[in-house]
Amino acid sequence: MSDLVLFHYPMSPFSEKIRAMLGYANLSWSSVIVREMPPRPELNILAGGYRKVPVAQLGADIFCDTRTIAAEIARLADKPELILEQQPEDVQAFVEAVDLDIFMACVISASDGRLLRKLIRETSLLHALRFLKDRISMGKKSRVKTVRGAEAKDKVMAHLADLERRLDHDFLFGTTPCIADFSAYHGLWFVCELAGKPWLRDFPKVGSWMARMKAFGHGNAQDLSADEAIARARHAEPRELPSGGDNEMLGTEVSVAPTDYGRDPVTGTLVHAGAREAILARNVPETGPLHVHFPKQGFRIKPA
Ligand SMILES: N[C@@H](CCC(=O)N[C@@H](CS)C(=O)NCC(=O)O)C(=O)O
Repeated sequence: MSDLVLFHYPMSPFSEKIRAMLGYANLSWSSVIVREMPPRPELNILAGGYRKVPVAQLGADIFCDTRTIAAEIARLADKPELILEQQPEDVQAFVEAVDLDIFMACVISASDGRLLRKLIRETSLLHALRFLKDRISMGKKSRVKTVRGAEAKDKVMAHLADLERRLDHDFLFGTTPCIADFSAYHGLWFVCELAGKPWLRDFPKVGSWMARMKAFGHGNAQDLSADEAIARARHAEPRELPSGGDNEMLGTEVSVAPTDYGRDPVTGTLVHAGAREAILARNVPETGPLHVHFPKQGFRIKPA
């Protein structure tokens, strides 16, 4: 069993991206289910108020954003194809587009009354209304320009046509999967699996590729309570820092926040700023010292 703990919730597409990678990597992992919206006290303790999900944990090291989590899965399972920065530029550009613009278009175009009724059935009317209020407020504070309604659906259909053209092999960039497959999968998982849209009808190669991605499964997950995860952090030391990297703010108190949406900052001491990631040291009463990892791209570091 790997020591990887994933904090996630079932209907989160970015969590599905990681669950599918864990299936592909054939890893055993521990699963902590968190709420679909704040407050998330366990993540406040471990990730210092980082707003987004999923988050992963290995002992006293906490990983924010699917890019840093993917790099850890790559390391644990010897799957370098899951490390974004090791991919050619065209793959990196594809991932950037599908993880933001296309993902937003998928969520906006597929979120309708039917999906809301499903959420009400699976939770409660009050929960669904709170969820909507939370996402509207998050949208208002977002820095991402999004398309609406019919335009969003047009964007998704154009994306499906693009994937259909690309799929000469079993996977998007060749005969074996890489991080791009998982990034393209999770938005369409939301559209087809969660919202039940029949939009793959005219795209048979995309349909077969989705089936291949789904067949990876989720690896072997064991439930873990948030308290047990916090205890694991308390009984561990942060691992040795990577070598290299430089930043004039090293050793000082900084805040780190995503630049797109869910821009709640995390504060701590900047202990590493490399080409790929930044690491903050935080010390909280519940766990003692923690290292919180963020990808460099898409995050802003400022003096606290
Ligand atoms: N760039 C982030 C995006 C993560 C993301 O947007 N996650 C969604 C859930 S799928 C989220 O956090 N939504 C707000 C929330 O759950 O509070 C990543 O790669 O992890």
